[in-house]
Amino acid sequence: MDGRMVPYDEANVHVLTHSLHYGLAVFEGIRCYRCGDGRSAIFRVREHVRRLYDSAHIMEMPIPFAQEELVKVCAEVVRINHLDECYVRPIAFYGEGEMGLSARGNKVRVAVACWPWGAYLGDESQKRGVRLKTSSFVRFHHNSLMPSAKTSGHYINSILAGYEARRNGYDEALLLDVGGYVAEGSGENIFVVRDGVVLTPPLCSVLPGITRDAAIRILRDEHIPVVEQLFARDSVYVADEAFMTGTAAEVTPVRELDDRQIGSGSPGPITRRLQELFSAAVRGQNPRYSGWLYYL
Ligand code: PPE
Repeated sequence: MDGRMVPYDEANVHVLTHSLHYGLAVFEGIRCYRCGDGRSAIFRVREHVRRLYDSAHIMEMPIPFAQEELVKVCAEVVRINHLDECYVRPIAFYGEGEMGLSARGNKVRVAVACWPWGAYLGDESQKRGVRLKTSSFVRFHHNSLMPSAKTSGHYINSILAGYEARRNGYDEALLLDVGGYVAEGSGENIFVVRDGVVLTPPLCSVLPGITRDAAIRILRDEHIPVVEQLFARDSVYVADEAFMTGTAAEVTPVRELDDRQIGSGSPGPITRRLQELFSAAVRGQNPRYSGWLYYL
């Protein structure tokens, strides 16, 4: 925290922490995996740290550390906690001092935490697939808030959508953009497959997911065409397969949207192949993707 290791019980902030009041903080979610050879590696940590700095730049927040320093800190936090598999959470936020929307002088504080985190959408989600519901909450327009920044306040939109979906018995929400096109899940990017072609919404109303990027790369390496284009909810209804990607969710098959079964109703061949290849990549079992791993 702010450049030094702090025990859990002392990693506290004041109630007048500016970001707590106004939601202006930027953060990341990164996974560390135990690899086949027993070592642990953080998946694409440099890309995550770069996105953190991109988010901060978009939000005009100067982070008082170098990117490479923060990369090393992520690894150090995992090491010091003796975790071989975990989730890593860097966050940059405005500390206490002045209040009010116009305050600009507050110190930018930076913390990195980690904890063990299992399957994001439930234990069976990766095997069976999840059930989605189109949300009544719309993904915010990029002239209101900027979805490419991973900003704390943005997640209010996701949280409300997630509450609604789960309260009604679904596993996750699917948010549409202001134009009514499919955008993303509350914490995942989405893909559909039809006739061997994979579609995913373009980067505009969605977070530029690092797992999304990994999935595109892996699929193209398998000579499976991936097209970034807008599509509406009915393209999901009639898809042969659908899946979501995210650091927390990894590659999670989607088996239903709005009570319509997708394809056979169980994870399809392209989804299962991607799951296998992704799982091998993050665990250092495919040399092609070794550049994605930062060994502890
Ligand atoms: N869209 C959103 C809105 C999102 O929050 C995430 C990550 C993604 C797409 C996928 O991005 P990436 O992780 O870079 O592939 N969501 C985080 C949510 C975790 C949480 O609940 O907190 C994550 O997966 O870490």
